[in-house]
Amino acid sequence: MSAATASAAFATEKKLALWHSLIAIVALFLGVLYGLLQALEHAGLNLYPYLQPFIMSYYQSLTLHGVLNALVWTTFFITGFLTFVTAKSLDKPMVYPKLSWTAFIVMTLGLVMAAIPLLLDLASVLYTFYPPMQAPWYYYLGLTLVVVGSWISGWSMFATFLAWKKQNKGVATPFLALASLITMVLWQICTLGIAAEILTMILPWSLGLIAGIDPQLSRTLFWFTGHPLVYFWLLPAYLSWYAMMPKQAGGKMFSEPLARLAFWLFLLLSTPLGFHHQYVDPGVPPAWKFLHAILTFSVFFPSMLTAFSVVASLETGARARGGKGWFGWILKLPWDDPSFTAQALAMILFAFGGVGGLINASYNINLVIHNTAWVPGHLHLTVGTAVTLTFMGILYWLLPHLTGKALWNRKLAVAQAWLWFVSMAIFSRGLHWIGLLGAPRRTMLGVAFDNYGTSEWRFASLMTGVGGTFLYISALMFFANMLMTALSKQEAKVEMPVAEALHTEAVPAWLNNWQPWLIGTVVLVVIGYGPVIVDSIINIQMTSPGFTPWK
Ligand code: HAS
Ligand code: CU
Repeated sequence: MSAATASAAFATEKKLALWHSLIAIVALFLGVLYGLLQALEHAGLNLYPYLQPFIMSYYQSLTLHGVLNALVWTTFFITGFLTFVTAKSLDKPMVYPKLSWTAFIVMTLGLVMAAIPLLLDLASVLYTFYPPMQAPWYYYLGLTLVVVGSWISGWSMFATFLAWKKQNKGVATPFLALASLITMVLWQICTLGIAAEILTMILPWSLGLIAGIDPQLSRTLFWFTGHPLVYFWLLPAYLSWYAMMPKQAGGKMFSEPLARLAFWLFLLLSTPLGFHHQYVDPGVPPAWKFLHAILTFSVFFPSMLTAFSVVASLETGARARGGKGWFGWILKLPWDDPSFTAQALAMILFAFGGVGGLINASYNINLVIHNTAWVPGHLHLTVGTAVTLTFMGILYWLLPHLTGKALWNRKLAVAQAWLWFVSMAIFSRGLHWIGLLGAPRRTMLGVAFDNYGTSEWRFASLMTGVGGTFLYISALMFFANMLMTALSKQEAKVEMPVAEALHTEAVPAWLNNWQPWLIGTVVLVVIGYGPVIVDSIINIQMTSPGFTPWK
């Protein structure tokens, strides 16, 4: 296909990416408002009594925050972005564009269906919706539709890939397409857990067709999905760090085979890890908890590959721009480019989030931090920064690329990224600290001060409040830039950044062949989960009625 026809043909993918991004940004916009309320509460300023009947409780607010920011913002952005990247990277439009649009409509309908009970305070079950807390059936059906819609989007991408493969026999899949497809396959495999949980247990139970549920088995199925979910969020950011940012920095991909290996390893290792969220659950045998602990440490490895390789790629760029010295080159990175800056700062905080992850993963040390405020400290460095600040950085080039309009205010965008970075460092430092002091997560800390609070608690919690308030201001700066760019009349031609490889060696066949990796993935999942799930089914206790403790 000639370049001109290809770019005209990508009109559908551009529209898809734009619509997905729009919903994602609106979800983020609403979600961070609830986040602000929680941060203020942690600082001792409890606004919830004044917000009724719009927000009935801390738990409603926390659920809306988690669902909108962790689930909706990410899933919508990722689905649109990966569809677009796959088409561009294969230089082939979606072969079934109507399938992608159907997917989008299913996801959006699901979102509306889940939003209604959330806003009515009927589904304040937090974003993990652990039974026996119970929401109305249509809440779960809505969530299911969001997931099914994202599956359909994936099928449309796979169909396009297969059509491309037929026309390109023996050609290695371009890295960006491969990375997008691996992410989508990982998602399809890992969401089988949540699908089984909702379809076989939660839906019939919330519809009243069965009287009770087994909370332990539902948690296990939830975390079967819940852990790899974090790599579904992370890998689109990695794809940008590996293959887009080096171009923005004026450099090249340090090693393309290594980048491919990292993505295959994530596919292989992401799923059989969920028990690291259940170290204290009584129904899981210790041997399996230990196995998942070991596997969690092994998935640390592809992230270390990423850290070294991405930094090396950026260094090639900085040295090409005249950078010198062991660390002096860092100054020559394009810090005036908001897209680059946001992502580079996201990486730096992710290093801390990753180290925290190792602490969480350590079977015995996990007991110190489990269910404390440390955990939201960790998740804001990872999904709240590595992922969210990177997606913001991507949107700083993607929105101009999709709309043909110049980014409204580049300086504001650079300032926004720095403000997010500094505020998040303060915010999450506060949460980690107070968590170590024993403060529980998912709890109104302002109330706890009167009962257990020490001055140390108050100070750490105040950091969270102050950091969270500035994070909110940073988010507003981001939204203003998105909105004003969309409304702007100033045209600009911004291309998708795609970095070349530093060495153009042929891709080894084993890094381009799905079969061994898929077989390995299934085998590991069967070993990591099979016996425990079979045992839980044999000993199933469908006895617990539903509860609505937030009422
Ligand atoms: Fe996690 C809990 C373990 C990564 C998200 N995690 C959570 C929860 C969330 C979450 C949402 O083992 C809470 C769930 C809930 O509500 O209960 N996590 C890990 C480990 C990793 C990890 C070992 N988590 C993530 C990522 C997330 C995420 C990624 C979202 C996107 N996590 C846990 C455990 C728990 C947990 C337990 C349960 C805790 C409990 O008890 O409840 C690892 O994958 C991390 C590896 C990452 C690295 C960092 C690599 C650094 C890079 C950047 C380098 C660049 C630099 C600077 C240094 C090793 C790639 C660049 C320089 C320039 C000049 C630009
Ligand atoms: Cu996990």
